[in-house]
Amino acid sequence: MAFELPPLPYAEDALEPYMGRETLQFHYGKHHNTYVTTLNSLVQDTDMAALDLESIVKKSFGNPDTQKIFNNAGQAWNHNHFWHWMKPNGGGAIPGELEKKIVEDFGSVDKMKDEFIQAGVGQFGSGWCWLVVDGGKLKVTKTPNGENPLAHGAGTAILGCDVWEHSYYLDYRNRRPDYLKAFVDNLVNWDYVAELYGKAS
Ligand code: MN3
Repeated sequence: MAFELPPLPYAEDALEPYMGRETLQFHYGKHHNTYVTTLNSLVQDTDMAALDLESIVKKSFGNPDTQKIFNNAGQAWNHNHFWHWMKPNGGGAIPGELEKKIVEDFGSVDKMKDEFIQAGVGQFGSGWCWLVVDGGKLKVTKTPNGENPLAHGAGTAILGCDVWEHSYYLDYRNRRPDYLKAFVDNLVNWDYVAELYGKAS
């Protein structure tokens, strides 16, 4: 069964001024769509065609023969979540249980946010930074290109931020730290993060 581009959970201009309409038009409408359509054409008539997306991500990772499939499956999975990790008027209060766990594992919410931003700033070139639940603890990690914690078997991602240039260059030019700060302060949908935390723990 072919994969489909999931609907964007808000209008293309809903994240302004922190993420502009043109960014969403290209990032969702072009980049994400291309990952999905390319993945479909690559797995067609292979033994992966019957698998769900998570299974393809895990099965295709780390094998040069399936690198192209992985790149597109990883990015399809990452972006399926990415749009839900943001919302209009995001940021703000973190639901109680999750906030408690953040303070327990990082010392404070601000320390977690700083670590998350530094992971994104420190990712050389394209990639993602993550907040994961791993072995009962919250951790911040980063991965290059289309890789993710699912592929690495390194915990369950409950928040991720795309630090490919296509995610911020129209709005922030080369200022990746400003983009990451706006992401954590004004875009994150903490209710969705808390929902994933609940499922993961
Ligand atoms: Mn992207």
